[in-house]
Amino acid sequence: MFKKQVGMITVGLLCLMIAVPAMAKNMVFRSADTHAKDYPTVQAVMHMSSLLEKWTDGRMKIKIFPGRQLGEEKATIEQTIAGAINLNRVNLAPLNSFIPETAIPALPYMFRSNEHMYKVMGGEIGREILDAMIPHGLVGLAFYDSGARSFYNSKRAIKSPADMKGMKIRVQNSDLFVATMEALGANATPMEFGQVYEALKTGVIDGAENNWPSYESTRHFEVAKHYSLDQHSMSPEVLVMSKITWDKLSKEDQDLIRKAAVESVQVMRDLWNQRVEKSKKIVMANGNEVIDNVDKQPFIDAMGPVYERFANTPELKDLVKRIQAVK
Ligand code: GTR
Repeated sequence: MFKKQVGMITVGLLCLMIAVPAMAKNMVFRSADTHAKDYPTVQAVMHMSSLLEKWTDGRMKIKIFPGRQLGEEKATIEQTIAGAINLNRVNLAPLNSFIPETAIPALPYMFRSNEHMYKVMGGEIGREILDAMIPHGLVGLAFYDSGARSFYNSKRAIKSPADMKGMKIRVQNSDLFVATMEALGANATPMEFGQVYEALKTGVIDGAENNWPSYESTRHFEVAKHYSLDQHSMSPEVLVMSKITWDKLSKEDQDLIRKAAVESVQVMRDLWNQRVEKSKKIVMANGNEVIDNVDKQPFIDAMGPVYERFANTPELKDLVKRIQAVK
């Protein structure tokens, strides 16, 4: 009789523990970002944290480590997969090598416009790409803006691929970006973001490529004064959660996190648009040469081999076609 009662109490306690796995304790998610605190991506995740705090009476919040405090992007991605970092805001490019679906939106000239990109990444195709991260240990929560990436360098104005011949151009850790530079006749140098300023300054590289806010926030514009708006990639930013962290959460908490991430997207977009304008002003005031009438056609024409190499399965080819078909 006594034994039976103890047994029932034990079972009861176990059920209670299983029913309320995460609800009871406070959760502070560690979140990484390569950018400084005032950058739109960091601000958007801060907004997400305030939403979570409000909705859960402080039970869930995010502690953000901006400015590479937790390491360069590649290392933080590894730590996120391992569960040591809970949340991470990165670009799609460093995911390209191990999640093939992420290479498709990063392909050169994949999108016709911002509107095209918003529609694709905010819709069913975007959802599929976020879900494709799950088997690799990451839960994709939302895409953030990253505008268009363009070339800048310390040597000369780039107006056509011929001007890039032999130039040493820094790229992210992505085979896709290496292949893109090679297709344009440049020498690709993969390098972490935090090393680019010094490398430009000392002439280890001739140039790099990025959007307006990154060109400005990193002060690369001070050491690479020719900025050619060829807009070769619109590879978006993505906010991911470690699958290890995700699996420990209740369904209700997972839903709140998804909801907060989605709500942070519009905040990010407004901050992004403001930052683009601010960055343009700062760069122009510095007297940089901005080439905004680049004829994109020769750049587009050179991309055939890149598409062939990275859209290399029937599914990925189909993904390219479906993106192109979005009106
Ligand atoms: C920025 C992006 C960063 C990082 C960086 C880079 O535009 O926001 O996440 O990918 O580019 O070039 O390394």
